[in-house]
Amino acid sequence: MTEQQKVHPVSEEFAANAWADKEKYLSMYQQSVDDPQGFWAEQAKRLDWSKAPTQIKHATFDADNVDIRWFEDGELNACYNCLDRHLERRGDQPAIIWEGDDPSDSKTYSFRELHARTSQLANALKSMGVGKGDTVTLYMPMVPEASMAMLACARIGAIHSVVFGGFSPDALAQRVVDAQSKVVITADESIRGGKHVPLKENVDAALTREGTDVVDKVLVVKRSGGEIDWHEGRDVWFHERVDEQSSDCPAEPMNAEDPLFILYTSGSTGQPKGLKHTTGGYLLHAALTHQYVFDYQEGEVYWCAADVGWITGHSYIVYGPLANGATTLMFEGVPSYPTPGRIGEVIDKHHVSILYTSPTAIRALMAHGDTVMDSSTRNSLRLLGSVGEPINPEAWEWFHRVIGNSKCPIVDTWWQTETGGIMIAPLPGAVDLKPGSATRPFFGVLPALVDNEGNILEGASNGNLVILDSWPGQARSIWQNHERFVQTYFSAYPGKYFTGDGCRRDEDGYYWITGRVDDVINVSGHRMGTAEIESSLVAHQAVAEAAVVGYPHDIKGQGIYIYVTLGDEYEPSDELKKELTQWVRKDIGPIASPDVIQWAPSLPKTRSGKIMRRILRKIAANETDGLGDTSTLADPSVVQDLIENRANR
Ligand code: 6R9
Repeated sequence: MTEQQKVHPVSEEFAANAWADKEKYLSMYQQSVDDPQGFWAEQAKRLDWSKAPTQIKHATFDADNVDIRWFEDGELNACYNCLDRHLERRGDQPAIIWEGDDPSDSKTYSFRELHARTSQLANALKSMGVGKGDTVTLYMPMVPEASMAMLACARIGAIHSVVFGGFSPDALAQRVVDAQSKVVITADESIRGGKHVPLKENVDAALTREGTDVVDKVLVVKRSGGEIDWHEGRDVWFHERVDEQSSDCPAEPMNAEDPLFILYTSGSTGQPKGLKHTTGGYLLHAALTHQYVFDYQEGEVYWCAADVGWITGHSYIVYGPLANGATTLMFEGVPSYPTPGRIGEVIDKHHVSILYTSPTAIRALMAHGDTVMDSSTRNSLRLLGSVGEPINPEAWEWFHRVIGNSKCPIVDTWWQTETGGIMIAPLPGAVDLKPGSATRPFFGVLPALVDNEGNILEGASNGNLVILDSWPGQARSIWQNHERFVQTYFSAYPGKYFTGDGCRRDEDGYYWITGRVDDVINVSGHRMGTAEIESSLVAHQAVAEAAVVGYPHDIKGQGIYIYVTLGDEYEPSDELKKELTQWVRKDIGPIASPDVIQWAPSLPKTRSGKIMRRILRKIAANETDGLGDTSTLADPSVVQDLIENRANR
């Protein structure tokens, strides 16, 4: 039997205590599809509404009128749902367990403490002129203040835009300007794997860029105590301003369709897109999936090892778990620091029941061999989860056997920044697992496969993954650019949401995501548009032309492979490679570091001048035998040169 055919059946013991067994999953799924209005009206009751919704779903994917609304006459506050409503029953229960980069550093906030501190911060934001509908940009380390800042915004109806701390000043500036944020919240430095990253210095640099004068105040958390420049009148210490506030701050009642946050993500073309998520539907989807997919049981410690700068951190470190009154662990560091066994040690230290991480992290641990987990027992673990990219069956089995002691189901969860929450994943008490498959759709999700002409494929098939109807957590638009939203997601296959992913469905109806079919690459679970990296490169004076593709990488899933054509007066050299690498890191951020640069005297193009990326991808992957049809190339000899000089051997 090949790894791909292995099945891990649901254990009866697990199913007996789970939120959903086979029967329940099937009946709830069927109801969600047959009667979405009734199903979601019922589910919405898990949230506390200041005005209960009577209008449930209103959505059309029609390309000339994409319009998505859920619970549109309902009113609620996301922060209230994550904190206030738990105070009576769970006031003293840990809400956030924070584990610092240094293993001797950890801290716990009960729901009561988190509520008080978040309310103070909300008042501090008000004192800086932030009100309902304003945007606030967060550029923060993985510290509890990051979650508080998100929740404090939600409390007063402000819209947060979290920018991952690994982005460069330019990338940050671009996002601040697009969102028009008056306030930026940051820290002096972040600390990861013992290294300090100068966040405040990056903010200072970002705020010298054009258009950033909209920023009025910068609120600075003291994390490392490292030295920073101070801009009198603009910069405000977090502890000074927040400490002096009252911890009484009423939660602003918001319409279900008021924006909760913007989150930027990369697409195949142009600038990053600010996906707009709204309050009611998003929170419901995050909470419901958190309960059912992770089978979260009262009192358990749950750990999502993502960064709050990504959608996974939004939905599954902050909103989903806290809305459910769960204890959510937040980890500042990196899995391999100070030793490769750290993940297991954190699990033992805090008695973690559920671990949600990425294939990249798993493969990096796996490279150390089975003994890497010898410093821990991980006996508290009950369930494992994976997200961000396809997980290869070998990594799945290793995760199951070594980290999970062969006793924990693994939920492989497929979803996107755009979907707000998990879309395809097994409910662990209900669905037999096949390593490498995200398995079956969540309640209310209608996946389908289409061919390139848009015809729906039936049965076992391979095609482009689309979703046929709306679900509550769906992004409503791209910030200030609805036209681009429609163009990006609803024009390729009119009437359907196009995910950008390729997918296979097997004879049992299981979904196997095969990866992006557009010009987006997924490096260590981080999404990047090849166009963004290309435009950064061509801005360098030596570069005449550049093409960027992904190639298979053992640990990262995909690596970044760059073909560069130099201007006439420049010569290839190792120094220049280093310089271009630094250039991209500085321009976009370390996550966009090129793995391989190949000098290309010219690039393969069609007669109409289009770069043939298909060919470049094959060369980068070392698959030069099956290059396919090259007859449309303007100059086929270009390809031979690239093959002979390929840099990835
Ligand atoms: C949540 C998140 C989305 C893209 C998505 C797909 C890939 C995510 C996956 C997966 C296979 C999984 N992806 N989860 N591919 N199996 N379980 O990662 O959001 O950063 O927007 O990335 O990631 O290609 O389209 P985001």
